[in-house]
Amino acid sequence: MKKINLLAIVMTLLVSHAFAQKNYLQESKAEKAKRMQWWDDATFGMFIHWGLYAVPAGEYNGKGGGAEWIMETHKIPVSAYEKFAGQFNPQQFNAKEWVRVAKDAGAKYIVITSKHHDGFSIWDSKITNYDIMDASPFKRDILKELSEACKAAGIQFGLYHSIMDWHQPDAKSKDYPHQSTENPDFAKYRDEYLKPQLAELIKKYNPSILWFDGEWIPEWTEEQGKDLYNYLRRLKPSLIINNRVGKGRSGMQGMNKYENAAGDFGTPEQEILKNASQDYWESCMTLNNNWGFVKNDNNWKSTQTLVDNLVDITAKGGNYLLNIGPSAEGLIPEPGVVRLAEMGQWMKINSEAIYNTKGLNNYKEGEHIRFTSSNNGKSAYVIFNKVAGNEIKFSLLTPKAGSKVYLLGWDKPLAWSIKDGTTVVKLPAELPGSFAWTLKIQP
Ligand code: FHN
Repeated sequence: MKKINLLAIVMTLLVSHAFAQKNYLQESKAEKAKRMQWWDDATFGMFIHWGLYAVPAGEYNGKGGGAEWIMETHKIPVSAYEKFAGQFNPQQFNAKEWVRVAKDAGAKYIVITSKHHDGFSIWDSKITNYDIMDASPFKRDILKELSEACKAAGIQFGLYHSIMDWHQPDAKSKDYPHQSTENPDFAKYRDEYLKPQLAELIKKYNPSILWFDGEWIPEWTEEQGKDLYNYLRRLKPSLIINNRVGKGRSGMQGMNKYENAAGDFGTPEQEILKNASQDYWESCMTLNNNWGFVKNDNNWKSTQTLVDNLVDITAKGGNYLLNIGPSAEGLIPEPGVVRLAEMGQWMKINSEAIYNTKGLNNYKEGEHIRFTSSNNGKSAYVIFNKVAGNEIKFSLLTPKAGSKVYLLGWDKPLAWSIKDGTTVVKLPAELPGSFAWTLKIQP
């Protein structure tokens, strides 16, 4: 018996050592595809920017501007900004309600700011007292409540984490001199604060996604990003990490500007790729003009625009990460709730053309038709947001001879014909739902 136990212990140690040293940057395309599959199929996520900046809500000393950047925009000294922690007491925060809003909208994952650039931790961190438990009157672990609500609802839980940190003395960047401290030791911040907090987040809340940001500071390098990527994947091999873990992204266009950049997907911000891409990518966008809550920002995108964005992004092979900025009371602004509910009504009818689909190089025809395909290629979807008369015409895809053409949300097959290479489909007089409609064809 003793020999077997000894052998088992040695084998376990060897395997765990192998995992601990594995270079995940050399992962095969097939291994990456397997790990990314759920994310690729999910297509639609909800972004949440929430922290101390919800307290000033876009105004400081009577002047507007800033949202989650208010500390930098108004050059607020750390000691003054810290006072917002004592005012952050979101008694109306209800994690289950936030997750319901996300799930009812059709979102399959949530990414929330564990720590934004201001350095405030909205979880019970043992690494700092500048967190929700020690520095605020709220004293509830927001990430614990939200991660548990996500798990109960079958929604994947992700975290946005800023590399840049305007609160930690050693994190100070020469690009933000007003927060500067004498001789900051960035490596010390990285190794004794940033990485331990990330390890703590993985251990406590088991996120499926880590969404980095604030990587543009000169103190951060691609080499540190690659090292951090491996460090995190060794802690949780299935973790999905964006390309802002390193320095690969090309500005707001978000895709990698060089080969083998660290990170699993590109991150266009407030924009959609101009064309389809076979690379993994996700467009993050706001519902109004700001990421963090701004009390006077009533410039809400229409639900038509939100649905059009989701369809266009899906047809080009990407994911859509749509942001809400909850108030200091812990409430999602009502105009956002309304729009997300309307997106959910649309998804109830049309999600078959969104989830578990792949983009097509010929992803569009004109301005009002987009195409997606089921992963197995057996079905194609023609999504249109404008109808002239009671028919829809397209030529870039052709239904198989003798096959049936269906309208999602309508139970009877539709009459269709081909004239001079153009498919013409007769539509019901009353189309189901609003914003856009989907034909399901066998290509
Ligand atoms: O500076 C941040 C900004 O506050 C926000 O978090 C967006 C959304 O990801 N990213 C950065 C701006 O590019």
